[in-house]
Formats: sequence, structure tokens, C-alpha cells
Amino acid sequence: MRIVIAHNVARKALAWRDAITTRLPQSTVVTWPEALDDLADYAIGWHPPEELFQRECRLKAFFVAGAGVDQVLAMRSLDPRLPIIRLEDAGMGRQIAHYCLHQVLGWYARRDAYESQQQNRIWKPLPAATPAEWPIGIFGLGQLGQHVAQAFLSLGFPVHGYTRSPRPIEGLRSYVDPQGTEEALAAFLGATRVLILMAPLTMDTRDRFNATRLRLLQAGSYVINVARGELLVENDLIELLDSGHLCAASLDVFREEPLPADHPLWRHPGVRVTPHIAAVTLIPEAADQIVAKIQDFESGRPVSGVVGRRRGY
Ligand code: OXD
Repeated sequence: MRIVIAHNVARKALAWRDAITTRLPQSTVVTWPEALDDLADYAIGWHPPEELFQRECRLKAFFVAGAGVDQVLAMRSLDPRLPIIRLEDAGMGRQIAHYCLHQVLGWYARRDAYESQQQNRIWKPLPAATPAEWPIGIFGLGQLGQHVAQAFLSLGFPVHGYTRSPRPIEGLRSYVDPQGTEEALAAFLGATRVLILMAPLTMDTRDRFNATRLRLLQAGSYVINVARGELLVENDLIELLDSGHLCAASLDVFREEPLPADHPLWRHPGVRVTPHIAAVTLIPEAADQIVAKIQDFESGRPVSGVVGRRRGY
């Protein structure tokens, strides 16, 4: 079997090559643009170049080496029949849950207020919160969203989930909305104090969170974006933070990455910026999963995680 790795970070491409070679010692694994003696059977990649799909025209499948598939689906040279297979959790759910818990528990425990009191040597206990006052709203209940939902439920937070298809999770209040209606979204937002964006970037989710929809959140709400920057209209978020309707936001993803040095989000007092690290691909876990899927593919067994091209995830 011939496998080509096309990762935009050279060091990671080599790590992927080694991880796949160890697991499939009979295969020939190279990193792009190195050529094989014949066309490749499979490619594994992250932000691959357009030329990959022009040269490797006999791929049986392309495996995305990360959570989101939007950048691959946007490629012009992609054959519409080529199966695109995404990672299914592979250790990312745990990481994203930790990221979101860290942000919410900091707000909940009034971290900023106590930090400022410490700077001014003020000893003053503030009223303690209860989880019931902090309803969490998760927009997008795929595998990662479900992981985050379970993490908050286990700590006693009320959790609301907005989803296209039903996800039976005990204790979760779900807003199942196959048509993407404004009514269901408004009901979900109205019940939410911390909005966590976890949905993929598609035509339906792009720019979904503009000023009009963010205003539907309870006054004094919080926003976490660990999905894609394009779900959120950043200037509208800033406007609502400035007006006081929103208290704070933790953003791990941005419309432009790296976030430009002069972008107002860097300096906004209500915003915490992290450089797209809420979940990183853990190569050993991801390689185990991809190799198992290649073996399923080769033996004609069904393979999970195949992206629906029209759906966009
Ligand atoms: C992503 C990733 O899809 O980092 O954002 O995997």
C-alpha cells in the first residue's frame, strides 16, 4: 500500500510518516511532495496543497489529520467522489472539554474579580455562585460537543444543546432543529448564559452569530468559540461586549489566523485569546484511528467518519 502525508507543518508531516510506518510496516509512506513508484492509495493531510489532488488521482480516500474538514472541502481540485474521512474525537473531546471547563469555572469562581482584589490587597468574599445560575448552551452536538456536554453535566451545570439531529444524552435539554429555524435557535439562546460554539463551518453556520442573534442570549452572557472564527461576526461580538450585553468571551479561533497584531480582539479587556490550541491532534491516537479505518477500507468493512459533502461535515 502507498500512502502520502501532506501536512502543512514539515515537522508534523515527518511525525505522521513515522507513526503510520510503524503501524503499517508493509506500506510505503512518504511526505509530500516526494513521489512514490506509483500513485498513492491513501493520503493523510492537513491544509494539503491543491497539487496533491491533481497528482494523486487514484486515491481511495483522504484522511483529514484534524477535527475540521472545511479547508479540504473548499479545495477546487478535490474529486467530488473521493471519500473524505475525518478524525472522530481521537483525544480531542477531552482537550476541548478541559479548555471550556477552565474558562467557565474561572468566570463562575470570579477569577478576574479576585485577581483585581489581590492586586489591591482587598480581602472581600464575594457572593458564591451555583451551577444552576450558569446554564451552558452548546451549539453543535457532534462527538466533541457531546463530550463537552457530558463534562458540564457531570459538574451539575444545566446544559442546553442545539443540534440538527437528536442526541440522547441524559440530563441534556436539546433543541433539535433539522431545518435550522430562527425559533429553535432563539429558544436555545434565550436559555443560555455561556454559549459554546462547537459546530463545523458550513454555509449554514457561517456568520450565524451576528449582533441580532447574540442579543438573544441572556443579558450578562459569555461566549466561547472553539469551532471556527467564521461562525462569529467578530465586530458584532465586540459591540455587544462594549454595550455590556455580553460580559466576556474566550476565543480560540478567528476569522484570520494568526490573529493580526493590530486586531482589536487582542487588547479587548473582556476577551481572552488563545492561538487555536483548544484541541490539538494527538498523532499516536489519530494514527491508530486512521490505520484501523484503512484496514476496514481494505477489507470492505464500513468505515465511520466519512464526510457528507453536501452537509459539509
Ligand atoms: C481543527 C483542528 O480542526 O485543529 O481546528 O484540528
